[in-house]
Amino acid sequence: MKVLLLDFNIDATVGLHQGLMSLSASLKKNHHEVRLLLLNDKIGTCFNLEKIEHIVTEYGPDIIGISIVETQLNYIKKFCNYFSHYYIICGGPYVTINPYTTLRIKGVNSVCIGEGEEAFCELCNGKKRPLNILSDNHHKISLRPFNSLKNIPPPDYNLFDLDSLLPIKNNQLEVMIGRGCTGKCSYCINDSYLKKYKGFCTIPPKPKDYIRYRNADEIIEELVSLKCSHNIEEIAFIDDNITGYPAKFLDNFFTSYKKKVTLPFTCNASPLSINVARTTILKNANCTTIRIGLESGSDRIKKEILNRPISNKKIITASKVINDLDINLSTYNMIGLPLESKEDIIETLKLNAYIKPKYVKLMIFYPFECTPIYKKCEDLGLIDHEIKKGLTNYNSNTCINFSPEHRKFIMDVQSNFDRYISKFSNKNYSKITDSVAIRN
Ligand code: B12
Repeated sequence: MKVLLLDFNIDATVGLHQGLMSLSASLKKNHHEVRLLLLNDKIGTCFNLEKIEHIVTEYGPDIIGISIVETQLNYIKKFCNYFSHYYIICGGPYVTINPYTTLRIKGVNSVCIGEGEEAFCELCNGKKRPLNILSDNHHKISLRPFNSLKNIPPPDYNLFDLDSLLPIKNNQLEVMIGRGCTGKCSYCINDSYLKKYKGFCTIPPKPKDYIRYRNADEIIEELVSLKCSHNIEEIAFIDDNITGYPAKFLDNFFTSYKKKVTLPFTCNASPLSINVARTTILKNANCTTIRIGLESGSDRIKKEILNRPISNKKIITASKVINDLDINLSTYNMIGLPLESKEDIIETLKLNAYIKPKYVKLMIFYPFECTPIYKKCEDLGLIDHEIKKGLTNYNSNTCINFSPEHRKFIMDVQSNFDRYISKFSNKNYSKITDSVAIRN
C-alpha cells in the first residue's frame, strides 16, 4: 500500500516525530511504501490546502495516517474535511484519550488507540478489525498489551529530511531509547494513557510494564551510522526520564556510548530518580545538560493541583547533584495553573533562583482534554473555551479565567521570566526558546 503520514507541526516546537518514525519503520518492513508530509512553516509545507492537495494527488496514497496532538486539532479538522475522499486514520496522544470524539471528525475513517506499530501494519495488510483500531463509533475498544521495544524495528530516521531539520535544531539530534513514565501528574498524558490500557487490555498492564527500553547495541549502531552521514553536534535524549531506567541498562548503554558515539548530550531526568551514581554514569559519557521538571515552586500547587509528589526539597537535592558534577541544569516550568496565586508564582521564581539553572523554559499551562486537571478545571468552571480553541502554543495566552490583573502578571512573567528570576538572585539566566538553548 502507499501510505502518506502527516506530521502537523504548525506554530509548535519543531522536532523529529518519534511515533511516526517508528510506524514508518514497521510499515516499510511489511513492504508498504511510506512518505511523510511535514506541515510546518519553517521547514516543510505550510498549511495551504490547495498546495497540500497538489502534493497529496501527486503521491496518490491508498491511506493517509495523521498523528494528533490537541493543539493542532483545528488544522487537522480542516484537512480531514477537505480530503474526506481519502481513507484517513488518526492516532497519537489526543486520539488515545479521545478516540470516539476523533472518530466523529468529518473525513476520519478510523482511529488507533495507544501504540500503533502492529495495528497499523495489520490494517494495511488487509486484516479486518485489528486490535487497537476502531472504525465504528458503536464498537468497543480492545487493546493488545504493550509491545516489547525489542520486537519492533528501529525508528526510520530517513522519513525526515535530517539535513534540513538538524540546522534548525542547532545540529542536535533527538533520540528516544525507551518509552513510558510511571508518574501520575494530573496534566500529563502518561497516566491517562496507562489507564486506557488498564481498562481495555485483556491482561491489564502494571505501571512497570509501560517502562520499556530498546536494545542498547542497536541504538549505538544507529547513532554511529547517523553521526557518519549527517552533521550532528549533539544528542538530546528526549525520553521522559532517563534515570528511571535500570542502572544496569544505563551503565551498559552509556559505557558503549562514551566509546563509540562520544557526542555531548542533553537528557530529561526526574528529580526522584537522580542520584550521584546514575548522574555520574551520564557525566562520564559526556552529558552536558540535564533538564528537570520543576513545574512549580509551590508545594501546595504540586500536591493539590498537579498530583506531583516532587517536593522543593527533592528538587534542591537533585539540582545539587547535577551542579556538583558540573552538568548544566535546565528547568521546565509552568505558570497560570488553576487556583495558582501570585505568591505561588513567586515561589517558582524563587526556587529557580535558588537552584541556579543555566537554562530555563517556561510554559503557560494548557489543560489537555480528558486529563485529571482538565476535569478539575471544568468542574470549577475555570476554562475560557473561546480562548482555548484559538491556542496553538503555550506562550501567547492563558485560557484559564483569571482576573485581568493576574492575567497581566502571568503574561509579564512569561515575557520576562529570566529577568524575574534574576530579581531573586544576582545571577543572569539564559533562556531557552523553542527547546533550543541560546547560549550567551
Ligand atoms: C518527544 C515529545 C515531543 C517532541 C517530538 C514530537 C513527537 N510527537 O514525537 C517535540 C519536542 C518536538 C514535541 C513537540 C510538541 N509536543 Co510533545 N511530547 C513528546 C513526548 C514527551 C513523547 C512523545 C513520543 O515520542 N512518544 C513515543 C512515541 C513512539 O509515541 P507516539 O508519538 O505517541 O506514537 C505512538 C502512538 O501514539 C501511535 N500513533 C501516533 N501517531 C499515529 C498516527 C497513526 C496514523 C497511527 C495509526 C498511530 C499513531 O503509534 C505510535 C507508535 O506506537 C510526549 C509525552 C508522551 N509520553 O507521549 C509529549 C506530547 C506528545 N507533546 C505534547 C505537545 C502538546 C507538544 C507540543 C504542542 C508542544 C509545544 N510547545 O509546541 C509540540 C507539538 C508537536 C507537533 N506535532 O506539533 C503533548 C500532547 C498532548 C495532547 N493531549 O495532545 C504530549 C502528550 C505531552 C503532554 N503534555 O502530555 N513533543
